[in-house]
Amino acid sequence: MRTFYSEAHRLHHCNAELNEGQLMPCFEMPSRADMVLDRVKHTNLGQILEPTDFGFAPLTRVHSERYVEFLAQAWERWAALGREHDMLPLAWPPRRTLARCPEDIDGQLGFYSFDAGAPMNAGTWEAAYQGAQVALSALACINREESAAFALCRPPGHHAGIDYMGGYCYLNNAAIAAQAALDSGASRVAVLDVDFHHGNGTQDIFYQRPDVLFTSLHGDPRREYPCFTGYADERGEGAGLGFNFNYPLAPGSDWTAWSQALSDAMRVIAGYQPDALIVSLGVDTFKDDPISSFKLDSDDYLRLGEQLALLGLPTLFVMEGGYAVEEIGINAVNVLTAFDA
Ligand code: Q9C
Ligand code: ZN
Repeated sequence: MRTFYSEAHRLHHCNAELNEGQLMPCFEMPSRADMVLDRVKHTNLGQILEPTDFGFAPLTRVHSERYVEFLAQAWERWAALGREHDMLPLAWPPRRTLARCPEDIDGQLGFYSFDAGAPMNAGTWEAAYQGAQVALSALACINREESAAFALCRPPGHHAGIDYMGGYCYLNNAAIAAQAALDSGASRVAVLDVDFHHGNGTQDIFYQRPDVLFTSLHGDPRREYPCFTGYADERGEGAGLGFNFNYPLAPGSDWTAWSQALSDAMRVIAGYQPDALIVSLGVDTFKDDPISSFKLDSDDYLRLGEQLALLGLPTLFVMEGGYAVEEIGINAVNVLTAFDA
């Protein structure tokens, strides 16, 4: 299958993130994408292509206009205050607070985020924008001539909601692609999120809609980030009721436990009869991932690819998390090579 990739991801490189009470070097680093690209080349997965620019319009089909505008202008406003270090939010509205948008950059950083897990530098916006174009370009290639494609997006996207960033994510690449698929003629799109963390942003975006089915396998929110969503009883709302499926799993889950949830999610997806499948492909389910607690090994990703191929759907793979940098390429590309076989 074809891989879409942009060197612009490199523009996003921040110094530190807050983890377990300490500032530490960002786990989400440029070498992640380099390792995956190297593996795509090494395995001869297929052509590697630059994205086409589809502009802002597809972004604001899922994100609010004021949020996208905020992201696009944030660094300029920050730098105008003489600040040269990474941007990070500091305060969020607690319960029972009216959500009024403040005017200054510090207040707005809190307003447009849900955690301090998405630092921004001078190049973050450009990297995130090009990442979304990578997802859109990969989707467009499926529409035309191919049955599957790989969007090697960085930064990742599945924690970004309608109007907030967080968890290393700014623009929700998978959600933007899902909406673009609908806008180009699909009636129903299924998203399968296999990243270790719940795809809270994607869930948020489609929670009240029946035209995108969201399914996610992830660490149980009682103990795992993003802490507040991902429970099995979150089933969707209004017209979206019955189109959201969460599979929270215990720490230490290995292929045996994990693949049982996968089978159930795949049964739900097949029953939905979607026109396309979008896989939020995080490989932080790996046993040696530094911030996660599942126990998949590298060969298990081959089995995941084999399983997904059985659905027989046009499939877009969108890169999400995975922080065992040495193995991220092997693990991610194992899914793709086995899917293609
Ligand atoms: N001790 C993605 O995988 N920090 N984002 C968790 C755990 C944030 C993960 C801390 C993790 C964000 C796309
Ligand atoms: Zn993750």
